[in-house]
Amino acid sequence: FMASIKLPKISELPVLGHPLENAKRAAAYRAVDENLDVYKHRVIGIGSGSTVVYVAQRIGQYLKDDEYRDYVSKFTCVATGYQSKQLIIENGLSYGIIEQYPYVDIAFDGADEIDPNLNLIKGGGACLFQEKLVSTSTKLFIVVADTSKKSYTKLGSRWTQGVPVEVVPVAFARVQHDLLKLLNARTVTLRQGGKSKMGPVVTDNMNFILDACFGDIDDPGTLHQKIKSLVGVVETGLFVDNAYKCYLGDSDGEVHTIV
Ligand code: ABF
Repeated sequence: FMASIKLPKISELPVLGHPLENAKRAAAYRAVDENLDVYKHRVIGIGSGSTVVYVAQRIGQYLKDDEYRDYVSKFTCVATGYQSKQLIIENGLSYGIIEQYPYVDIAFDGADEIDPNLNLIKGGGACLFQEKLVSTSTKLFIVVADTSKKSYTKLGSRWTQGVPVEVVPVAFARVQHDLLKLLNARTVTLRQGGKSKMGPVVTDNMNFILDACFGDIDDPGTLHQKIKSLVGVVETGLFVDNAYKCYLGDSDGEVHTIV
């Protein structure tokens, strides 16, 4: 589905201040224009992070366009957390709570690292659980990112902050131990709050995040399963065999895809 020419064309958009923002916007706009079918899709998953902001912005532009308004006004955008709920509202879209929509027609989200097989590390923003809840509830999970997220070899080679693991708070020391001793993680760190907050990060689901560094990850699927089977683990930031397509933008507005 290609946007009609009435929408501002990516090439005609004013250049944004920071080149990275042009990269993110280009990827997100192209991803929406090429995959969102305003006539067919009704329930849309919106992830978190700074790139997906432009996804919501682009969908908001469709809402303002005479040709699409009637259809887009009937969209329900499922938020993957507090940040994306605000993003949906400020772009004039209506949001639905995740509990009401076990299935979505299409979902857009960012990533921290993308390998050549479209496997992802996500969770840098501590929203990985609800992101995975949404990304696995559709056949059309579209990833949008700037080219700095692309790993040309293995996961873990560019995103060196570790695989985010959401854990039940009371079990964090046990999971930390098992990741180090059983799964040979090099380091495992309990993620601490932002500058304003002391103490561990607490997710939207009232859990903690451990960041586990394994170096280059040869088999992300197997690693995900092993981590997931540890007592106390809620979910991992390894999104394996989940993404349908990925749009990578670079700072001069060029976009390439991984399918
Ligand atoms: C979310 O946004 C997270 O899974 C990931 O950590 C983050 C990426 O943020 P950005 O798009 O700002 O790089 O998808």
